[in-house]
Amino acid sequence: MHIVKRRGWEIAESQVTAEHLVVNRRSVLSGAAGLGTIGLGMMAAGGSALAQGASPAAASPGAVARNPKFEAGRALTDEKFATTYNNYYEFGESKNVWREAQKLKQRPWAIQIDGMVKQARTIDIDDLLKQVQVEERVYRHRCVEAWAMTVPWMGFPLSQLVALAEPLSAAKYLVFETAQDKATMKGLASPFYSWPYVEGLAIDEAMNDLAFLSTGLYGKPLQGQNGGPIRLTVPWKYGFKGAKSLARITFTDKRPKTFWEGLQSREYGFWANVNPAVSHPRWSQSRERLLGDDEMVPTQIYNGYGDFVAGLYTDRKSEKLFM
Ligand SMILES: Nc1nc2c(c(=O)[nH]1)N[C@H]1C(S)=C(S)[C@@H](COP(=O)(O)O)O[C@H]1N2
Ligand SMILES: [Mo]
Repeated sequence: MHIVKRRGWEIAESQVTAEHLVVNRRSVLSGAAGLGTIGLGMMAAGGSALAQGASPAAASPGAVARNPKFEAGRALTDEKFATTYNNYYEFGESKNVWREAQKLKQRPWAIQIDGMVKQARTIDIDDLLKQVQVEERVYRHRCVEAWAMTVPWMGFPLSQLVALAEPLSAAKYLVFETAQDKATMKGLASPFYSWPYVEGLAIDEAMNDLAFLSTGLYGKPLQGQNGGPIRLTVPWKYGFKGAKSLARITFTDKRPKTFWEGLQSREYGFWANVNPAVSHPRWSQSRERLLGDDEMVPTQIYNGYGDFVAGLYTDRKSEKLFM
């Protein structure tokens, strides 16, 4: 296919839809069909004062404080782009799934915590939120398709959940599983994919300061399209690692086969750390397109978070760390 030869920033808006063009040509078609409605969607979503960069703490008293440790280094993406241009294959293969994804019922919501833990259990999201310290962090997000955004997440460090889970010392990995709601997630009917969406982290990655469970965005509860009520956010890795709408977190001593790895292991690996020097078979990763003004900017190793995470990989040099 001719598209295969293009580099990331040359791919037309209508074609960047597919994480996996080679596997599934239908993505190209659905992406093209969706394009016409993206603009409308953005208008319907409207803007907000928070999207302009005002901190929620300033906007509404009692809101959570922004952690100053994580500097964005570039302007916040306008909220309307982050909430109307999404990847969420359970709801379809186009970027324009936000209306459908908003139908996901977020309460009641339970998260199963199991595997190699002291005591397996199911915890209600609101009970969980009472046991953690919620804060706001502005993170850069980098999709492997070479688009990027900069957004304020609300949530809590993943290490706090690990502490609550009390993993056994033999546990080496965390497995994250997305909910499967057949009533709203039309994509689950597609035979191309093996659901549920599964992602994973090594336990030392999960304990890293940057690893975050997001429950809000722009000072509001996380909407379905962004992975509400709770999603993984690991900004030094490509966006597909950030599994949405989590239903289950399992501790294990075996590295899981992730959703995209299972589909196309040549293109998507377990570690998936951002690196401008390691091209994806179909996309150069040297630059990225900022949602909003479509400005092209250079991509940074570990998405610019090397000071936090590079040490995780010094003893893993023999692994495919960047794909
Ligand atoms: N369950 C699930 N999680 C997912 C995806 C998905 O299709 N399903 N897409 C991933 C990809 S490729 C990206 S780039 C981010 C996009 O998150 P956003 O839509 O909030 O920007 O979600 C990730 N998490
Ligand atoms: Mo992505």
